Amino acid sequence: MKQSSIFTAALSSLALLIMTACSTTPTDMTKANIIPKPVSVTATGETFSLTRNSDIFVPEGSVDIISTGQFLADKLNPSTGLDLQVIADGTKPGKGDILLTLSEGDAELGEEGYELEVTGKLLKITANKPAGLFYGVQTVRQLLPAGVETTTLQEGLWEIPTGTIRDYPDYSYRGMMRDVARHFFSADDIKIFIDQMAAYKMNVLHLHLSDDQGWRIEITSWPNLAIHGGSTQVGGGEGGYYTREQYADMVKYAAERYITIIPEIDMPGHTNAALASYPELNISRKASELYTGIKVGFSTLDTKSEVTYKFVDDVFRELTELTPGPYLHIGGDESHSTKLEDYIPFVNRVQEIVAAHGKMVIGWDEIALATLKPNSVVQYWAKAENAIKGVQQGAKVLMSPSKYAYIDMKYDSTSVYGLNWAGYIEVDHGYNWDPATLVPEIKRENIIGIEAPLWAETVSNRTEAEYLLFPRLLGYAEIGWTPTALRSWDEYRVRLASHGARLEAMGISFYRSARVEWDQQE
Ligand code: IFG
Repeated sequence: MKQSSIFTAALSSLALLIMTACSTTPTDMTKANIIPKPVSVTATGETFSLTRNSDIFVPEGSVDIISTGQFLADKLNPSTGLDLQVIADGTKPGKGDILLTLSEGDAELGEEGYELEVTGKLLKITANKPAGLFYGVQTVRQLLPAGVETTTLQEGLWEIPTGTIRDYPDYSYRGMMRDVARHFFSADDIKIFIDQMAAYKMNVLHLHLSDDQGWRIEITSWPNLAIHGGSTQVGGGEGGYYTREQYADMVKYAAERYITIIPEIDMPGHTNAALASYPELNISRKASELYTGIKVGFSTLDTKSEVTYKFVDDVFRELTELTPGPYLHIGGDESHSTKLEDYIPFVNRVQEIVAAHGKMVIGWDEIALATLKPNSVVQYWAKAENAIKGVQQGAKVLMSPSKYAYIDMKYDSTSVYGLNWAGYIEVDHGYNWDPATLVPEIKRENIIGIEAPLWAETVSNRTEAEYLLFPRLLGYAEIGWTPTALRSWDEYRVRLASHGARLEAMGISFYRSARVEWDQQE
């Protein structure tokens, strides 16, 4: 080694020493601010380092594990510059490598759980199913500094404290809803949101595809629904819709992140966009005008016309072709212009149509006024007595109580966007509730999970939507994943504070609630 390069090498190792000394080398895994909070964390007090020699090892030939390994590499390489490769040729991992592997059967972990074991030599994620490995990967991201979430090269050491995390979700349905009918959001915007949800282990995206103000999915047998019904939105803007290909692409993108898409076609109310597109769907047999306001409850399909049921059958047939998931959402809310004696047989018949296409029904809690199929799900939003009727009929309940989970509600009276009819939902209020005890007659075993709906009357682009979605989404992710016994606002708010830098690094324009002492930039 030349004289000068000895000097250079000495200088750079001194710099590294200084940097290491002053940067807090992480050695205590129990201090990691993971959201959702894992079921158990055991620290072993050392440090694992990712270096240029690190790679990601996955079992030979397992396609979905290879894609999870590639997902991790794609998240880490731009910011760390470590050029991690996915190795799937059966060679063994060495020091500083990551290993994703399926276990022989760790019953406690279930379908979505994982074990993350970090030593000074190896970072290993084990799970019964590929979904668990994907969730372990999300935890690995959060064990690294916030800078790892940027897409530009960051200086620094990429160190992870050693220890073991055993983790698995409380509820199997951990969802968000996006209303793309009031204001249209592009497929690209929705894919960005899918990625954001995946980082917090959420696994269902309910898309509210139709309403009074817009029809947002191409239906080839009824083309005017999208062409005319999708041509505007609240406020009169140009609206839009997803072609079948764009919708299929969102479904695929979501599935790669273990997120199931549930499409909703709201009916018999909230149907003005369809009524404006086809005269024959109207009781008057005259097409309604397109609507760009935010009133609700004024529209109804003609529940007595056979054309209506052909429409419903065609729409759900075409959606079934594009929906690998088990559910179709039939809406059913605020049908104030449909007589109850007409609403009930309509919902009963729509349930039969959905079943005939091999899918199960989810509907807003009013559907419990009809005769529910036992595998139907009642989405509790407004009336507990409806949800309780659902329980009495053997249906499961999806908890979306408007007073706690409607994140189109303002944080407080100063909020720039949002509504306030269900009350204000500051970050602590949105976190401080337990789905299993909120309504005494709705027991833990009746509940399939939780979902936070973002209705889009007052937001029309990604920045505005993120103002209402974040940071509250992180709380719903934790409510769906972490056992209530492990949750408390005082402890959560400290972890949440450290996620400000992560949300920033992910390019999310979140609301800096004063209820959280956001960490200074790392
Ligand atoms: N209720 C309506 C939504 C939306 C919402 C806004 C349901 C099930 C009020 N129905 O919530 O369409 O307008 O907060």
